[in-house]
Amino acid sequence: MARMKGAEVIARFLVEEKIPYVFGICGHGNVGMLDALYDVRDKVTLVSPRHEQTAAHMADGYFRVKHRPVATLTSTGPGSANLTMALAVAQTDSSALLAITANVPTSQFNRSPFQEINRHNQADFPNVLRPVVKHSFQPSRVDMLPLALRQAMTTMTTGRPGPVNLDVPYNVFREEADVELEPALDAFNPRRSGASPADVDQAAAMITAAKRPVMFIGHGATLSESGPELTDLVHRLGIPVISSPNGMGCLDMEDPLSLGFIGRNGAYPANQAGRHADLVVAIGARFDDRSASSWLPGYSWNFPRTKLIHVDVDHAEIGRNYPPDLGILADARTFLVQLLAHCERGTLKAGALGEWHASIAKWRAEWEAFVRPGFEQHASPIRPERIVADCRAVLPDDAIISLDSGIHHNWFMQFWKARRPQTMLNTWGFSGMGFGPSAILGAKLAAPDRPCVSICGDGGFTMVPHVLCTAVEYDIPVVWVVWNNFAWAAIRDLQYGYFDGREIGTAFYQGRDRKPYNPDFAMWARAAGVEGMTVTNSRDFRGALEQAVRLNKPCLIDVHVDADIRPPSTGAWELPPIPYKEPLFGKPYVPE
Ligand SMILES: Cc1ncc(C[n+]2csc(CCOP(=O)(O)OP(=O)(O)O)c2C)c(N)n1
Ligand SMILES: [Mg+2]
Repeated sequence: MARMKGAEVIARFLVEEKIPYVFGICGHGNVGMLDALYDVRDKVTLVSPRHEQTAAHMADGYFRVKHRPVATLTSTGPGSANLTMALAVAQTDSSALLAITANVPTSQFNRSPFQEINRHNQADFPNVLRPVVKHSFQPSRVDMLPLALRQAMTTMTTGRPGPVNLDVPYNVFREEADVELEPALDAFNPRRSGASPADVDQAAAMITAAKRPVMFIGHGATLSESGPELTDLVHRLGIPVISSPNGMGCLDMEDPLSLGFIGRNGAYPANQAGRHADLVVAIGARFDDRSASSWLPGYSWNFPRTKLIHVDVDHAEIGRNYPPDLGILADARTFLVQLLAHCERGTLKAGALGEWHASIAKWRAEWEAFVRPGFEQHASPIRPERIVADCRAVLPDDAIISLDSGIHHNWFMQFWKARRPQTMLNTWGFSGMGFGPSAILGAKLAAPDRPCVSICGDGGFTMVPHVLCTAVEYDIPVVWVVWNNFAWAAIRDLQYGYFDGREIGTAFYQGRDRKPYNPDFAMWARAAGVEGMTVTNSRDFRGALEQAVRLNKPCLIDVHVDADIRPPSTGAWELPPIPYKEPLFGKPYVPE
């Protein structure tokens, strides 16, 4: 037991749990906590971005790269409210972070002091965050902190990871008590429960019997770090793999068995394989609307005609959209290890998949012939494909890219080839703009020796332009590639596709003659102390990116991209009551 102030308890806990960063913004509510961080500043670095949303995206990005959580620190009321969207991004993509929020002093609960939210309950801020965190703890005395901290740490990293809130009334930061820290369950994801032996036997039998099997892997496969086991298994069995964006790279996407993403913005071979398969083994993947062509039969999948084995650590995901023939509550890696043991024993074998592989090779060739011309054309403004191709050509396999929400993301989902896990950061579940340009800062702190590049829309970047300041203040050498199409193009395209081009509120214009408008991004970067370049011809992009990576300084490249070239749809996305559009390439298929 030692006599400690509440803030000291929290600071020591951060040190003991090896949480090296706190991303946060000051306020009168958290100065007590900041003072304790002063004492541990050689072990816990405080980084203060200019907006709380960016702080949480940075923590989210750090976790996705390193699979170790860090914390945010925000003040009472508005500062913490600014976290909400970013926590929703983390929650819906199963990313862990400890959001320490300050609240009004316990002695003032229900008096409506400055910044208290209390219409229904005193100091009710945790209720604001309730839907976007795994749990919210509100220790109201110093002696409640050790348990809350231990439980918070364990909650966010075990099972399906997610953000956790620790809401601390500010008297608790300053008050003292005799307390002892409680160590948290050590290491990320220590509980790796497997499937029951009977379920593994059944899965092995179903896979051995399948003639057209396919695997569908998602973030769960990444989070359980199952890349090597997945690769080993599919190589032994010859099973092709479809990846959701956050599962990309678990199997090297240059591998002949990698089919890419499925759904409207997926690759044609993936949709063909999905709808023609006789067995799908989904591991740590959810069949959300975007990876299931809005569940329209025959566009991406054909359940229940196709058999489904669905493996996940979260009960809620198994059978949410497609009732599986075999539902298994298990960690991805443990399950794959269990299947590998069956391979060793000879009870799981590669089937006769020759015809299946031949079909896939044919679909792949058709798709490549269709898309190749777009990759080969140089133009000004630039064809989108060229940016994807040149990013891949310039960046090493271990480079980390982050994407934001928008049409640029659709191009990367369709054509990016992630070579390693945890190298492609996507705001998939919530699609929150501002994630990509912010999260890349956290990613770089997690992987200081690897190039970190944010590819983001002009709209998304202007939501968080202050990331430039943070990169300079803390010397974080990331690159932003601003995909400049002078529009909220993903949404503008919906107006062209579904509303006869009645464009309103979806592009950026200036003056009476409505000239396309954007700030001069490169100049804006330079004003902040960041290197800035502008690229308008595709021939110049590659060299600019090479230079930006080589500089090893914060750098922004403003890239003028053709807004009128749209990614080819290969599945469907229905937005009721708007009817869906038929795929541009390929046709739905429903077996007899
Ligand atoms: C915070 C937030 N606001 C609004 C949206 C809706 N939204 C999705 S994509 C998009 C347009 C994105 O524009 P931009 O960043 O320029 O990317 P582009 O589509 O042009 O590549 C919008 C407004 C969102 N996903 N997140
Ligand atoms: Mg745009």
